[in-house]
Amino acid sequence: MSMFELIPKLREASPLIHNITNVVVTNFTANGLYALGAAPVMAYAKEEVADMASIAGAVVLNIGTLSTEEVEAMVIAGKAANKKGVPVVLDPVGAGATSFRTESAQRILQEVDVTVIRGNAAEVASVAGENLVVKGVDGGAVSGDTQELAEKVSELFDCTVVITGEIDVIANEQGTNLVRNGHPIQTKVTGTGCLLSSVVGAFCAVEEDVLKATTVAVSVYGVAAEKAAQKTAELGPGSFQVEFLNELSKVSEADAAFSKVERVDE
Ligand code: ATP
Ligand code: TZP
Ligand code: MG
Ligand code: MG
Repeated sequence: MSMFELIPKLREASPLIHNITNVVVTNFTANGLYALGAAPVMAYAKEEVADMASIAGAVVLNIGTLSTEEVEAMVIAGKAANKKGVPVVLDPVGAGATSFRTESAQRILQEVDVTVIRGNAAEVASVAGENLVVKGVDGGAVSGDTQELAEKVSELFDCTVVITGEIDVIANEQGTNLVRNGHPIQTKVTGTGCLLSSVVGAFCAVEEDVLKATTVAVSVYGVAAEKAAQKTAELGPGSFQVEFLNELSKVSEADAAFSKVERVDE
């Protein structure tokens, strides 16, 4: 039995994923979660986010088009999730680009017990701020530095950290995994990172081992992207985006054959 056994488990449970996300990727995120077999909901009002988070399988907080009100709603949702033991994923979109983004991500991390941080290397380094000295940040190919960054940020915030790029790094106190799935065309379609953060939430909703849930999420997602890229090689990013949703709906346990996961901490 491979780790991809979590795919039928997810489809069977069809967990409700409460997303507070950005206006760019809202529709793509909902469709991607549906395609995979989860049940998405977007709910933003301060008056309702605690109720919604409490009944969700996971809560995903994405600061892509944040406002002060929305960040407050994220904190309320995150705290409600914490009370019920519901996993919380933070996607610190654009952290480091403006101080409002960096400070908002840091505020969420201070007030909410975040289960997984998922971002690119620059975003993850920014949320750690001055608390962290790393030798450098390379969002392209995984360097020793990116692995070190993931491990240090995981320790700093006592959570699981996923840094994506050509090679994805997943680190928590249990260990560190590298995932070599995915395709460069993913960088040409907006929302591929944001949807991944929500997919991470969906797998965390059905698997308590966060390192396993997160690693499977990243690998399954990358395998679906590879298949979609192959099918639309002559076409382009528009066709890739549509085919990627199709492949997320078709990905199965048998696709474990295409999974490229390496454990690097032992
Ligand atoms: P960024 O803003 O830096 O693009 P993001 O939030 O969009 O960040 P990515 O790092 O692009 O997130 O990751 C989204 C998905 O795309 C992940 O599944 C990752 O593995 C994949 N990916 C990104 N770059 C590449 C690449 N060069 N080759 C293969 N897969 C990639
Ligand atoms: N601007 C603000 S949020 C956003 C853009 C373009 C979407 C970012 O999506 P992703 O998944 O990080 O590429
Ligand atoms: Mg990207
Ligand atoms: Mg992103």
